[in-house]
Amino acid sequence: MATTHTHIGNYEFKSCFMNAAGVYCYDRSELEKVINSEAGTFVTKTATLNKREGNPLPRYYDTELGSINSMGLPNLGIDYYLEYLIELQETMPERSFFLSLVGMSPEETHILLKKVQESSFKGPIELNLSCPNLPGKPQIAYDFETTEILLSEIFEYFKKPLGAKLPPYFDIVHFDQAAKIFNKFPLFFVNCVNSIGNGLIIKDEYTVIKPKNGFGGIGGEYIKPTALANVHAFYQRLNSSIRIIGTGGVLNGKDAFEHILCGASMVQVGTALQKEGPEIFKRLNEELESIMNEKGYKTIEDFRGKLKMI
Ligand code: ERO
Repeated sequence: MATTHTHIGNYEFKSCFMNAAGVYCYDRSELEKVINSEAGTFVTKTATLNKREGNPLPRYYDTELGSINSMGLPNLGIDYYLEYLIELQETMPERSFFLSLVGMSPEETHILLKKVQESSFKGPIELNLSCPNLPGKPQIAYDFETTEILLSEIFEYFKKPLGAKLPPYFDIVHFDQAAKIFNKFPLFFVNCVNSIGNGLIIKDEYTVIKPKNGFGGIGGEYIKPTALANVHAFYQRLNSSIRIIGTGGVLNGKDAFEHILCGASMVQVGTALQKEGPEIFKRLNEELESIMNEKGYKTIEDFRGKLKMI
């Protein structure tokens, strides 16, 4: 019988599925629902130093093929998530959970990471280099110079397992340039991809979300081909010690199978989780296991990264 069990470094997960940051992860009550589902782990909402209300409502909208959001980083502040994660380390020592964070400036990012470094938190950390929805602030990882400077400053003091959440790239030269930078650092993983930034969805002549004149991050079915291309491009280019989390357009077991074929060790679910709720993880595990059983694969390592070229 196939299993969707996976690992990233020494962290073991009973399933390769988890939420994508931003969905079912704002507070303890949402995170508990993911813990009690068939997901392998969770990641928190990206935390900033202080609590944030985020952008004006409406700021999230579902469509037939996906979603658009311009949440604007609403979160309860780093101390809230760190405290909960440290509590879970005591109550569920056999499990590991991810903390997502980013500062509103490089200085704030350093304050956050130093806080994490000095804390007793032992889990993996996802640095969000790709928020598309902060008015006036570009997505960090689209600026290669800033990204390289930030990572070199961080790794001077940060010794815990740190990964980066990346925006989608759309050009082969950008895959090459980004991978060259990430390979210079002891990154624990990269997560491909965040939402496709600054899309526009229209209904009855109106924008569907209020912030930024209707512009927002696109998720769901629309983005699977872009997500798969990013997972595979980085799988081919990154040092093998840098694991890949695949995110984007995962609605069923086949979508997850494809992410893993492209090189993902773990698969995150955003829009489909928002639409269906945490019960989705049971269905996703069953669908992926059934594909693996049909093909004779016992573990995800049997086919991870083994995309065939015609
Ligand atoms: O607006 C947000 O809070 C947000 N939405 C996304 O699609 N991706 C993000 O990374 C993000 C905020 C960090």
